[in-house]
Amino acid sequence: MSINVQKYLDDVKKRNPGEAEFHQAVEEVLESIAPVLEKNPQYVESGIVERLLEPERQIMFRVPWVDDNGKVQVNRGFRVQFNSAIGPYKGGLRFHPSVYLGIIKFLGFEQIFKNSLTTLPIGGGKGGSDFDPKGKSDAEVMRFCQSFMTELCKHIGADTDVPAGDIGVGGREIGFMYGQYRRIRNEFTGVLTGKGIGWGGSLARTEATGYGLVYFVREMLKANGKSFEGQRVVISGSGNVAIYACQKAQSYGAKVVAVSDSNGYVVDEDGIDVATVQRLKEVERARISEYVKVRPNAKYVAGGSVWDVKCDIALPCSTQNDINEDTAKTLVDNGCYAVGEGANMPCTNEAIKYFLSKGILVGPAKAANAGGVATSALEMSQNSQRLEWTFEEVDERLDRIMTSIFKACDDASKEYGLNNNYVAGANIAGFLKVAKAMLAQGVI
Ligand code: NDP
Ligand code: 2IT
Repeated sequence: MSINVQKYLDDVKKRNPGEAEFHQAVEEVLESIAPVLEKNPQYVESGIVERLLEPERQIMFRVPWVDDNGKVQVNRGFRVQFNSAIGPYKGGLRFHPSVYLGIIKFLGFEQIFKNSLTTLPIGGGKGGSDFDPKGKSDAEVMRFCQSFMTELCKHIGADTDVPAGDIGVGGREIGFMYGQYRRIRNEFTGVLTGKGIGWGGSLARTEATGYGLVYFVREMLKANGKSFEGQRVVISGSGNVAIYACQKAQSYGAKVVAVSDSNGYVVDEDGIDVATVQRLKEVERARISEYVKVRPNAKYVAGGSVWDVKCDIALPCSTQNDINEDTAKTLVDNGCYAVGEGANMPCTNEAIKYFLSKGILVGPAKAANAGGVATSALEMSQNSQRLEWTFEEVDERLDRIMTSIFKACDDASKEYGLNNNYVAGANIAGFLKVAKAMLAQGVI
């Protein structure tokens, strides 16, 4: 059977106009799974692909709130419940001015395959708002979160759909949203993950995405006769994922020389001081430019690209399409040989193709950043059991999960004769579990 990938893609573009990021995410997956569809015509005959490409449910709503000046503000809220074939919808909430339906759909689509790879029973979903928490007071953020949850709470539940954090949504926002959910629904259940310690949160969830990324890359390097020891690492972003990726990479003997935010980047040849970044970002909500005030040997570059800094290993941990083909060329020319995607879709499809054509090791987002959502699923397990596991217990499980995700990507890439193409391997392994479940459950 020959698979017409272009036909599927043309249909997606026609049915979802103007959603460039969603089209991009779909194109990458379709290209990878074409050989699987050729080998398994039952998936094509039962419309698995068409059904996967159409979210089960898309919710958009008004979020009105009152700012500190008494002025009414209106934002738009989203929750896309993409696929629940293997478990309740699970995925983060993003608060960023760039959020629109196309961003939430690309993230929700990716989440289906990522969650499948975790080995845990979670379906794919994503949500968020075009609200910008930057520059808002805590009281404004609270009023926004309460208004957002007043509507969202009608559509979620511990066995239905369990949101969590993403860009612009951390412990503070989860706290405000959880409080409002509990108040309206009059129940204390694990409806959100990333909760605080002492009220249902899991130890190691804060660290999980960054640590998990480094565990995955460690396995990828090991399989190719390499390790983090003594390597120069550059990380984009300086938020949740970037901070804990930096900490774990350093613990393996790497030297992280640069991190960034949306205003610029810092280069510290003595190695990034994680405690300073944590204080600036987690406590003071300051700009990364402040870093050089405490570390005078470091250099701040306003604007520009952190990828101009020479490195062996690149860990993009900020946002989508951070690395395009030109950036990829710069990285390769500067000697970079491995990329671990901490962010969702941080490399364009052209950048990925360029890296693979040059034999660069690429740890794809769906696999490499799955440690966050995997640990969220561990938080759900603890909530259901009404038990709390130790940090070490959660971290050990996370390490085992990331190791098994790497193996799944490696095995799938080998099975299809695509050695070392972990991008295709992740898509194939993630797809197969969901496709089998959908086939077994009939046309729904
Ligand atoms: P945070 O909000 O904690 O940090 C985001 C970081 O990325 C900040 O440094 C931010 O800079 C930077 N950034 C965001 N948008 C842009 C932009 N448009 N241009 C340049 N820099 C930008 O988010 P997280 O660390 O949680 O998320 C980072 C990435 O990891 C995202 O792609 C997210 O989807 C992904 N991810 C997160 C998981 C999690 O558990 N948190 C799990 C899996 C993936 P500034 O402050 O200046 O905006
Ligand atoms: O992209 C992601 O996997 C996340 N933002 C984490 C989702 C979650 O449910 O923990």
